[in-house]
Amino acid sequence: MLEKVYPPFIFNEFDRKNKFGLFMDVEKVIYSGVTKFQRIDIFETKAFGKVFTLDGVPMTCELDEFVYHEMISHVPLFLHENPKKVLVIGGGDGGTVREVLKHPSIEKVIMCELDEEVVEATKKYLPNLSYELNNPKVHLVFEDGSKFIKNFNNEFDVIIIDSTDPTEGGGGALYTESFYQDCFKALTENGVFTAQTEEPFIEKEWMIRAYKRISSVFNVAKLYLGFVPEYTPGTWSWTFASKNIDPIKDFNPEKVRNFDKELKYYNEEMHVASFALPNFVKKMIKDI
Ligand code: AAT
Repeated sequence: MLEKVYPPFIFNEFDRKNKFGLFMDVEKVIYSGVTKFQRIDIFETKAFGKVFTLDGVPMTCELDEFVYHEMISHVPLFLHENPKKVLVIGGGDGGTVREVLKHPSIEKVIMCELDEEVVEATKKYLPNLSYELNNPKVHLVFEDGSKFIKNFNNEFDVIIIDSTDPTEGGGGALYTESFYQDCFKALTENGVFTAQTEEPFIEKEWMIRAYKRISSVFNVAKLYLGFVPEYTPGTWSWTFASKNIDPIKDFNPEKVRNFDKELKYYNEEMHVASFALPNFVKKMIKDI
């Protein structure tokens, strides 16, 4: 008798261009659906826990979601003296909003997500990430963030771009220089900005391009790194930017030390360490 070795199927994110990939047994499909914009899948795996993908690309998972969401949120939030009004673009799973709301000074968070069905699915099937999306301080807007941002001038203390990966050509609406200019305009004078900016090992051109565009718009732009095993090849980058706030000189570690909410990755040492770049990354962005 043949021993049943394989589970019903194996999820794979195979990068055909670079000929490598990530794969995992799908132990149970929790949800699959096709929206006006994309295909959503949420499934259970052994190593990564629940995994959420869009068009077959991992967006987040239980294993390491805290790394990405803490690093995209607390780095800018702790650099603002008194953040009250925050704009999150993308971020439909709610992980970023959950982290933002750990800061007691926050009065209002607008989350502008393209696809309402992502929020419906994550509210139902990823409650550990999405539970703050029902908080009365949170205002959900379902629109393309690159259009929505144009409505604001000198409005937000913090802007966070928690977006899907750039695609071909210019890289999608949330990676253009004119979008970053609109973010600059929508920020207050002491406002701070962070965007996810891809990775330095395989598709490094996207990271360089995003960093270059952000630094051509903002007075201060600094890349920082963290470990996210689910995002191949495992190292991830974000770019912090502002009109005048420096992420190291203006950082007050005392504020983090006195923070009374649970954080699993971010602390005052990781804040500083994540801005220390390896030589090969420094070289990549040197002439920008
Ligand atoms: N919190 C980690 C998850 C994400 S999902 C990014 C979200 O951005 C998706 O829900 C997608 O629907 C939304 N999105 C895409 N384009 C736009 C847009 N133009 N305006 C508003 N929202 C948008 C990030 C995953 C990072 C993956 C890294 N490999």
